[in-house]
Amino acid sequence: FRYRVAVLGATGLVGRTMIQVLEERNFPVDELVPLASQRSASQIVRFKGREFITAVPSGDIFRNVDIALFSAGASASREWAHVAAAAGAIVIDNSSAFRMEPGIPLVVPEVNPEAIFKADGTPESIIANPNCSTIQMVVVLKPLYDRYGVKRVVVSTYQSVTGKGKAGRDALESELAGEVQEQFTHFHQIAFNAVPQIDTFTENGYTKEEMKMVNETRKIMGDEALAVSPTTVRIPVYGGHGESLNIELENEFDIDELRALLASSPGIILQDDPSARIYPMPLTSYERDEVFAGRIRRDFWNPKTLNMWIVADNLRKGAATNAVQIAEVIAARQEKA
Ligand code: 11C
Repeated sequence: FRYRVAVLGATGLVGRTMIQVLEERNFPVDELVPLASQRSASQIVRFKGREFITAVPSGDIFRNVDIALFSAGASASREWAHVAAAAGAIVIDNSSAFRMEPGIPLVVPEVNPEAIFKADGTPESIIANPNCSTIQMVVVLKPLYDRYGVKRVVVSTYQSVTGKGKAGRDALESELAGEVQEQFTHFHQIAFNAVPQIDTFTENGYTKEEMKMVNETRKIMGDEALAVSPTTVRIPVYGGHGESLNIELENEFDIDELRALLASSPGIILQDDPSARIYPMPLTSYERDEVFAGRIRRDFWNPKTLNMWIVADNLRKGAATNAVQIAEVIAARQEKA
């Protein structure tokens, strides 16, 4: 099988990364259809040594598409996802538009790949890709959940400026160059700073980013009782989001066994040798597809609780790679059928 693959938002940071990941992972692309808003139409994107010109989406275009990866924001997804699905494409949507909608699966392939498929074994027509900070957390929670049970996670994030796309990266660069800003992309100056606000605040005092970690985690893990207590913070780095996790398990654990379990679980690379200063960092996770875990230690005060530090490239596992992996699961199932 080969697939005609559309990428909506093809000129954005995530869209470009999707195209790069499709190429690197050698996804069986028959034809690439890069799409963008009017503002970014007629731009060049490169795939496998060839140049493609972005077009604006239309119902007709999606008639010739098998898989459509969307990363052009929630309003573009609301406008085009159902059009593309009605035209016969399988939409893998990286926006927040449909994540919490009942009946639309929210998928991290290491955690709940089966949710992609209907009872008859065919893929759902719209599949949502979770928020970056949620994805990397559930990849490490899953093996712990299955082996020991997980009751509660207290998470503090250290998020890369690229979570806000090119605008987020450019804001840091121009602030570092001393350019005066009219308006701050990260609410405040981000250079030499840390801003404990990602997205806007909801009525309960938590930000939308924090509520995504609470609600998406429960949906992906299929456990409404799984308690997540988040604080999300923007810091002036590229390369990946870091997360400090304090994880309360249901059962007792042996720390070496837990390390070995994480090291052998899909999508995780253990970097945990503090005496050699080995632990995950945004710089070393940059352009990697896995979630890196380290600084694993038992909580002082509760023997069934552990602390851990994780990092993943938010544009890759946090967005583009996860979406391409969903497409890979679909392709693998069709190959088998
Ligand atoms: C950030 N997590 O770092 C956000 C970006 O719901 O897909 C991704 C927002 C989303 O700013």
